[in-house]
Amino acid sequence: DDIRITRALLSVSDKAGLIELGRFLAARGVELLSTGGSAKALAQAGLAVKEVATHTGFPEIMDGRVKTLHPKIHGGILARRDSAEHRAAMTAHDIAPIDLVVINLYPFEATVAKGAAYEDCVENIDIGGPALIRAAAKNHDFVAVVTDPVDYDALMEEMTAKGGGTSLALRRRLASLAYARTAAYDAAIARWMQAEEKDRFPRRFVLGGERRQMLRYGENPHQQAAFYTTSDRRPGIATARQLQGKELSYNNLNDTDAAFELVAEFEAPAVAIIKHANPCGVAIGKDLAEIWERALACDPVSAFGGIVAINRKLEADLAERLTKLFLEVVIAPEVDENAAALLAAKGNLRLLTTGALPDPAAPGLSLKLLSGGFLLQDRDNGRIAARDLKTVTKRKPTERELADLLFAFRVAKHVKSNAIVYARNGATVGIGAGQMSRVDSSRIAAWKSREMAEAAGEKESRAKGSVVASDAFFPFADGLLAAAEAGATAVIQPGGSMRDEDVIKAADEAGLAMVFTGMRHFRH
Ligand code: 93A
Repeated sequence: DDIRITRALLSVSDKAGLIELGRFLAARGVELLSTGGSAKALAQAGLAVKEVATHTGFPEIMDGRVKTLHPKIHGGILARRDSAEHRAAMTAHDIAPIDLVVINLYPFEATVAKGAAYEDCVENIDIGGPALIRAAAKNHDFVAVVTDPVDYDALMEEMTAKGGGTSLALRRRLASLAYARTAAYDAAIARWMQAEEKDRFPRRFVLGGERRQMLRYGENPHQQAAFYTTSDRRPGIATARQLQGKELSYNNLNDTDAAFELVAEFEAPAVAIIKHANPCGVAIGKDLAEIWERALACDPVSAFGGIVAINRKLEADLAERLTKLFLEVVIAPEVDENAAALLAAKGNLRLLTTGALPDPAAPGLSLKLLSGGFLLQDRDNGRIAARDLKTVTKRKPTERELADLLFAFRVAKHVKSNAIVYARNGATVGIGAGQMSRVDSSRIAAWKSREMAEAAGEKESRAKGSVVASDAFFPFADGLLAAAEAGATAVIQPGGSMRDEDVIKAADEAGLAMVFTGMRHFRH
């Protein structure tokens, strides 16, 4: 099964590692064929290299659009070495075998990412490269194909071990990588064209991803898992740099994403603590260390082992406080030196920086797998501001209530439905998440605010004088009355229930101020 390599075709846009590989091959007597720029680079390094144009007797034409699309190249790759007929065709047409194809494609994805002009993107659609890759991968019984500089080492190692040959096992693995590469490449082209056509839900949806990391396990230890990134460069978990700590787990990644997206909602400095993808404390204010204390106070029991996100540079005063608690992950746009030094004492804590915050209003897609299919939707980039609110009760919210209402509703957007969020003075004081009935979420949030106040030795429930947000309308007055009973003075909810009248009447009778947003934020 081992095939000795006698002739290689090298045609790469990313020239990383090219010279080293070229030297290695040349030292083993492999003839090097190459295209314009790659040939030039190899020749400059002093290597003997034959231009594809010389090999085929046909020049590169049309600005390089046609350079390797020639029967002498494709015949040399596709011929079955064990077929008398194929060998006869090679002899008849003077086709030399090519046993190794090293290609990486025109940087289409990078060209689009840097916002290049339409024509520039089109010119960066590689045609000859994918044709070579697919041909070599198809004939993996005889030909090795390498599509990424990270695989040069594996190739060289095996050639060294096998006296200049490669095994079928390696060739198969490289072939599967090769088809994944051309598929992802075409997916990127299709996604770009669909975006140009403003076709968000195209008849054929494709998505490419690169494995960023194998994970120790999935949501549970009996599930295997890996983390993939797409070409979407939204700042956050996929672009983050890990400065210290243990390897991130599947659940860490999921929770950290939820945490960072939540703090990105706020213009003011904000802290969010996440457990099981739901916030157990969120606060905004002026000073991060002080904000942290209020976020933590919401539910210090649940915060144990939590994920913390902030939307400002992490500095020493907050870092110092973070070291007091067992936390899994801290994520921030930046970390200053002193803060990093303080957290370094917590060796296991994973510290991530992203350099930037994601734009909560940016368009994007969210995808959810179902059995046998998937659901695709716009990401929930809806954001409610004061001007969107409609007061429906006799009493209008006060300035202070209004600020808390907007805060609570933004938090509720990031809580699994049914979501009920109590907030006071820019901090959550009770969160009810993921219940099947809204009134249960209301009760849980109210109960939490009482329990946590009691545990902290406070005389009054924290819901007293708070506001309450609901991610969807109250279908009945009961949930609302539970909130009033707990001490909430103002309510924010989408409105739109058949029984809105009853609910408004109940609010008026309880002396509540209530505003409708006209926008729902289910999250499941
Ligand atoms: O323009 S192409 O689609 N036409 C071709 O025939 C062709 N053959 C190889 N692009 C083609 N390539 C690509 O050229 C390779 O995939 C590689 O990315 C690039 C290397 O060009 P150079 O060696 O001139 O830098």
